[in-house]
Amino acid sequence: MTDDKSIHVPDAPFRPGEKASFGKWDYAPGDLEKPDPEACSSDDTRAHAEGLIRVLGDDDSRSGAWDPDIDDGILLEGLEHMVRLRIFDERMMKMQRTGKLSFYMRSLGEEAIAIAQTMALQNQDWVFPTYRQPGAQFVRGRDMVSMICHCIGNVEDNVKGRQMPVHYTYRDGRYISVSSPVGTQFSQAVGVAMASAYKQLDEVTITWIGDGASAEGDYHYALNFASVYRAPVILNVVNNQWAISTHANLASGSSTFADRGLAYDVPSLRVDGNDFLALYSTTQWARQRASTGKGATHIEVLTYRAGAHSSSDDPSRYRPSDESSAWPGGDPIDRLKRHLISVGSWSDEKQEALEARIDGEVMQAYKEAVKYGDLAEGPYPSSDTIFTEVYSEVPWHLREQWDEMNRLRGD
Ligand SMILES: Cc1ncc(C[n+]2csc(CCOP(=O)(O)OP(=O)(O)O)c2C)c(N)n1
Ligand SMILES: [Mg+2]
Repeated sequence: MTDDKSIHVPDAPFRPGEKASFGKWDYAPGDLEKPDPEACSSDDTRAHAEGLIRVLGDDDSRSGAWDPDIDDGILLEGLEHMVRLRIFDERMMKMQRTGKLSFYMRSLGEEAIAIAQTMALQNQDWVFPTYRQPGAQFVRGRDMVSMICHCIGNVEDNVKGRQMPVHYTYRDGRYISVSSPVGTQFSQAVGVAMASAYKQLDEVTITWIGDGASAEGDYHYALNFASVYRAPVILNVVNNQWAISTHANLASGSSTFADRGLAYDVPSLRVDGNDFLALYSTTQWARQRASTGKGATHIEVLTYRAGAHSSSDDPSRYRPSDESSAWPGGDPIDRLKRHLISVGSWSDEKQEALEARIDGEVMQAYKEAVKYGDLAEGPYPSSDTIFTEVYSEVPWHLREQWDEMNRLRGD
């Protein structure tokens, strides 16, 4: 018998044609204590990096040390934002399928993440998102018409057609431009947090990176700088099991995504990403650490990407179609809704009325947005925007290209 020296290439747990089964989670609300955020070392969070922080139990009740002290009004606001995002995503996908948008990415199953986490922050805090956190903009008050104009790339697009759809930027909400090269936002966020600390401002920065992108250097540079300079930053890794068709097993050899932060001496938590209350409370805890000079917190947000990666992806090629329904974390909207109903603050009728109202709002916003141009017919931003607003004086080599473009356009 010979030793098997061949390279180890991990595979996904289930492939098309197989039955997905994750079993039930062994983790329950109440499993984990809540350490004092201002006196907590990374070692004190070892159990939190290996377990799972939950508040909403399988019976829809809320309990445990991590139950945040917030009233149902805040939860209802969160529920509304999540419903808005889901309906917005559905409408945008329909637009993509009928040729009115070139490309789209949904947040299906991950709506709670950016919404709960941004709601747990202050308005002066900086948001460095990926394309899977558009929901933060609803929390910060962005108008849907402006979001749709961006996705179309019409004359009212605030980035003037220079970015792909869903690569939003929203200055008033301190929501920094989404970049296509995944991962870049992580180290940029730490840099901004270091600047806030240098200026002694009460500002915290939050950022997210996907499981897949966390295999890149950017993730590690960010953690290292955050650790050394105790930057007031909240570093989230959204482990939604997939990076397009690549399973999370290929992105890290560690037992959880959270525990990698411990090697950098950064307190690290692992949280149920479909549990609005747990997300809210871990983020509040991390913000308190950051704003009292205790430095960064690293959070693995455990969830499941319930939809396709993007409008260009077909997940039936690489995972079983029932995998999403087998996920033990359930659906974030359903879970919060059921909790609110169980405590008497909500009802199925109210939920239906909410969905109908938001559907109307989204439809109205869509009709308004296409007045400024649609993908098929335009009008579009001028192609001059390729050259404008980058340099105060256009360098000669770009001037030459601009002149050439004008000649081709017949200007
Ligand atoms: C640097 C870089 N490499 C590859 C890509 C292509 N790409 C876009 S999204 C993506 C998967 C990212 O997966 P993950 O980080 O898990 O985020 P998720 O989509 O699951 O939210 C890849 C490989 C890219 N945009 N940038
Ligand atoms: Mg992923």
